[in-house]
Amino acid sequence: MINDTIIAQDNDRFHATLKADYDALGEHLDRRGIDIAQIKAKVSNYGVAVPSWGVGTGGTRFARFPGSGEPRDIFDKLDDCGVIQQLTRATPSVSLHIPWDKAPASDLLAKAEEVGLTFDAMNSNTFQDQPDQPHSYKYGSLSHTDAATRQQAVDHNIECIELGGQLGSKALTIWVGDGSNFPGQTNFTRQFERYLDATKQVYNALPDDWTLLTEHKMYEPAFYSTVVQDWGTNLLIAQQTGDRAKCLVDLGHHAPNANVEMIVARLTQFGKLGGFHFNDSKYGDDDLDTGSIDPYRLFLVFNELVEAEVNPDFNPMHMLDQSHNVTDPIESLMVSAMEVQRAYAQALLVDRAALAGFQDDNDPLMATTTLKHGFRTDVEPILAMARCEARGAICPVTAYRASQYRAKVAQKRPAITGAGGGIV
Ligand SMILES: [Mn+2]
Repeated sequence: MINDTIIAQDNDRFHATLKADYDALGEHLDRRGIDIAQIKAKVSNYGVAVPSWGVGTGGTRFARFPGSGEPRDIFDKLDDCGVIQQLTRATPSVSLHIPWDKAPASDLLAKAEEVGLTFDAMNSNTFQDQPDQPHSYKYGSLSHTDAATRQQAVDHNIECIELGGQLGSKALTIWVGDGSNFPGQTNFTRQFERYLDATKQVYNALPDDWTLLTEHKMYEPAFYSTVVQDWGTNLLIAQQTGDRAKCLVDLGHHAPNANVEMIVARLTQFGKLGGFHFNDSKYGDDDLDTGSIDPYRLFLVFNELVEAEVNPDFNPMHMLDQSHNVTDPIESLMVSAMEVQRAYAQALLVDRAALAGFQDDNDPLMATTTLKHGFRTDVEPILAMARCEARGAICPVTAYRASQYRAKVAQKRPAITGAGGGIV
């Protein structure tokens, strides 16, 4: 963790200007009939989970270029996640990936408590073979033609639920790479029937207060067809499986130009939006930093989420899911968490009564201008003040660099060479 004195010293450099900017924004919002303190309170209570796999350098299918001081195991990863939370106060939980993060529950709980974190959704892995497993996932997992392979995948998911239960997690996320690379390779219907049957077995092992999240992805690693390829199939899975089965939307897992915010609205309308993986993309499932390419789309997604907040039962899980190839992963995750918070704050500023009026009056220009007014507002002083009041850093990146955390951990974490990466 980072010494609080370093954070305080860094904050001292920014505090006077932050107060001036916050007060000025407060006056501006007051003229719009918005109480800045209420927005700040909502931002303070907002959290997005960090993926344990995000704190190591990712990679592409071509290469991986490790940085110095990379985490060696889940305990190093939890240290890094603790730093992200310490500085941003926006990432109170971690999403684990099994078996990558497998460890005794008591050790994981002790470490999480030490660094001030809790555990978010568990993630299973049946898209690669583990050294000791008897059956290969080369031709699929939950949808494999072989019953013993499907059972192995089901058992692995149940193992994830059991570990998560000891950690206080309340959800399991399933993403499978199952699909095909050649027309004719699989029978679409029989393959999906096998998937549904296996997924129901996993669902039946869920504790009563858990949610099953299934994640769709259009293609990759299968390039001709994918079993859970889009939100339509994902919705069918959730409807067929049970009340506590819901859809997870990864922002990068759609066809180019897909209207993701509309998918969010549809799933929300029918109570099947379970969670998010936030990231950004330009061409495909690029796993770029959230808000780095299209912050307006992120805002439009949050506009739908804020619209749905009036329903007290609406509580989807929010996670980052990114791969960092050219930046320090801690810096990318901090900036991304703040981008998610920013989109949330901007969406809170939208005058919803006015927007509804323009919609009903068929005034498209004023409707879209009203919506964009929220997006155009610089809410940085709200985010920074919320961090500062929670003993985080006004500017997490400068505080992090001042701490020399990476150089310090590099002294005890040996350099990693080679090693496969990959985007999930
Ligand atoms: Mn994802």
